[in-house]
Amino acid sequence: MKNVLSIQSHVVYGYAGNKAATFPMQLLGVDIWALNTVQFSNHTQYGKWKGMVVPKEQIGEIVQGIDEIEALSECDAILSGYIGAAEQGTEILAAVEKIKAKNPNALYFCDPVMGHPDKGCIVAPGVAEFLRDFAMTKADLIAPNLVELRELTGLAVENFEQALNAINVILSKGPKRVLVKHLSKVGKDPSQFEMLLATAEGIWHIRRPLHEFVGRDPVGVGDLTSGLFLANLLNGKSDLDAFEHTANAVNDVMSVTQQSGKYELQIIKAREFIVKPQSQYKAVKIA
Ligand code: PXL
Repeated sequence: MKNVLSIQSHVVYGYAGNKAATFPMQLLGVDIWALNTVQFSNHTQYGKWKGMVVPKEQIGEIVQGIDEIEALSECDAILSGYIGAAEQGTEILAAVEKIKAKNPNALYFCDPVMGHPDKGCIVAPGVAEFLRDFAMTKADLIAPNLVELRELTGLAVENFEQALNAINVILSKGPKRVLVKHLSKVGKDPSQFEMLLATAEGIWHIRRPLHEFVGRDPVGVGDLTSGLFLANLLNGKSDLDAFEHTANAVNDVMSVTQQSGKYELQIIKAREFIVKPQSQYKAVKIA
């Protein structure tokens, strides 16, 4: 059994952060040590929420507690996502160092969740800079969307070629794998939802249907994507199989959510498809 320390948000109502990633990863047989960066009533794209950011000290203390029962060496990966305050970043990277000292094979998967004013995803000041200046260089894997690709590289990514260029810039800074969890406007076909996976072996591109939602799109799709991709890798799948399973499982969750007429991701309802997706989209090697 593989164990992942997953440092993300907790929402009581609905799905984002750890709520979107934990159960799907458990469904794939990976155990999750969920460490919450915030405890909010709901995700921030409702525009209002209640609850609190976890004091930064708690992150270090919890990791120390696990160290004191001599369990840190059992940790196979650290997954970081939504960060509640920039100061939490230092604690997260300290946790990564501590775990890697106990288990040199442990992976750090950074999902660089950044503010997205257009979408209403709100992150605290300094978080984007922390991710760009510190987390990216320490990450073994990083999973930006289009906005995050631009922020991490400082490049104007306006088309597919520029996205490939930005990925190569990130690969030169440390991460060994880059998963572009949503290409958005720089994809090849506006009617499709497209992702890229870049490794030392090359770059794969996958497309699946873009589900249209009335009014607003579900939140947590990226968190679900990162979690599933990491769980698949820990299960020993090849990069290609992990990428395809992830795209297909997420596509099935989106179909079930859309058919249910819901805004929140229908992760529980779609549980069987997460284990065994019905969709069979294939990735294509493009470089
Ligand atoms: O999906 C990213 C995310 C995670 N956690 C919280 C969020 C969001 C996006 O809005 O609000 C709390």
